[in-house]
Amino acid sequence: MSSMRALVTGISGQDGAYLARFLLGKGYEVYGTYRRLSTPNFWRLQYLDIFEQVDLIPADLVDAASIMEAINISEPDEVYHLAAQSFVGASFEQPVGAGEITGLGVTRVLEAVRAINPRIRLYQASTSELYGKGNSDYQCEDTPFRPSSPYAAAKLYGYWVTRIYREGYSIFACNGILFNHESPLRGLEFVTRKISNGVAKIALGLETEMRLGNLEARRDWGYAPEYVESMWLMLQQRDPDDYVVSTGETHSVKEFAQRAFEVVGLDWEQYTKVDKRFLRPLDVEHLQGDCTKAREGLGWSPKVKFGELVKIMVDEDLGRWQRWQEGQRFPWDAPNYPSENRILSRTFALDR
Ligand code: NAP
Ligand code: G4F
Repeated sequence: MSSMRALVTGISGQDGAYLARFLLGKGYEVYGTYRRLSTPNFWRLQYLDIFEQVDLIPADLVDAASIMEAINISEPDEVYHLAAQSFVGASFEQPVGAGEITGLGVTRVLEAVRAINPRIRLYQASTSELYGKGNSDYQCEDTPFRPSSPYAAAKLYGYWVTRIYREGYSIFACNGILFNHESPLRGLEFVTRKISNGVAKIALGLETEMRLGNLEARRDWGYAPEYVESMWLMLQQRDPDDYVVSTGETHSVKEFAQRAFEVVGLDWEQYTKVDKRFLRPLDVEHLQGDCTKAREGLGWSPKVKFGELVKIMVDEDLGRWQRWQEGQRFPWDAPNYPSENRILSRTFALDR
């Protein structure tokens, strides 16, 4: 029997890399789209030691022809549409780009599926950001959406267009409404990895302080390697549907920082400063998911919870910086990333 074929858009991202590893483990032939940047960005695939096992196809979400080409070349049974401009903060700086890439990009992928092979099963990376500001205590599939950023508005469009292609063209298309999921492969702009990397550097004397924005925001943080499994499970069901994927716990950014400093035996308050440059024009204050449907329908449940997640991330960043100081060289993002304090953006400065 020939093996299943999957196309992962955004294979160079956190979820793309973990999903590729998961699908390879299941015996899939894995193809991934990536952007032709002036400097290639494959460190996650190299870090997981799977770079040689996936086939790469250049494609950009603003270019419909390149997406058609990716589907034509890979002839997939399943498409996992993960590519997006995924940093909420950046969507305030580049709101039109958010709509083009994160919103309309979904339609370009769906159109390519419809035109080339409507039997392809498609996963759309929807998000808990759809619920937005001022929502209910727990959020499930029926909770109303109130997007609070250009990113979330674009994702809301992606959510609905996915349902429209499912109902209108009978395409097996699912929305995974995934709550925040983190890992040592998380991008450095996101608060969890910013903290784990910052704490590691402070513990080793490479930095003296950490600057953060809204410490009161609460998130339902899970572990990314577990979350990618739920994507695959959605596409193995008899019928397409939408599912919330979450841990059911919520913690503040402050708690995350506190716990991360505890891992290295330091007091978070001595090193953490609030910097209004990292406050957003609008922020989501509370996310906490109810994943009963995924638990019962997919048999999926989270195992790694908050305390363990923080420790995994801090330990990994600490180990990386220690190895780096000893002269070891390996694929990794942090040494090349400038301090965020060097980035100028009016969006975040409130002195306007
Ligand atoms: P990520 O690490 O930021 O990865 C995003 C991927 O999209 C990267 O491979 C990136 O390529 C690619 N990309 C960006 N713009 C593109 C464009 N114009 N054309 C083609 N590719 C483009 O994000 P992630 O955390 O893995 O998240 C995966 C998906 O799940 C995203 O859609 C995100 O919005 C969604 N999501 C994430 C979470 C979470 O907590 N992680 C929760 C809910 C939903 P480069 O490497 O070239 O930048
Ligand atoms: O880590 P964040 O940037 O993630 P955010 O905005 O929740 O978005 C992530 O999760 C979504 C799922 O809910 C995904 F759809 C999305 O693609 C992305 O993966 O920020 C988390 C919270 C925010 O309230 C932010 O204001 O942390 C707060 N925060 C406080 N200080 C900070 C900082 N966020 C960042 N990035 N940097 C700070 O210094």
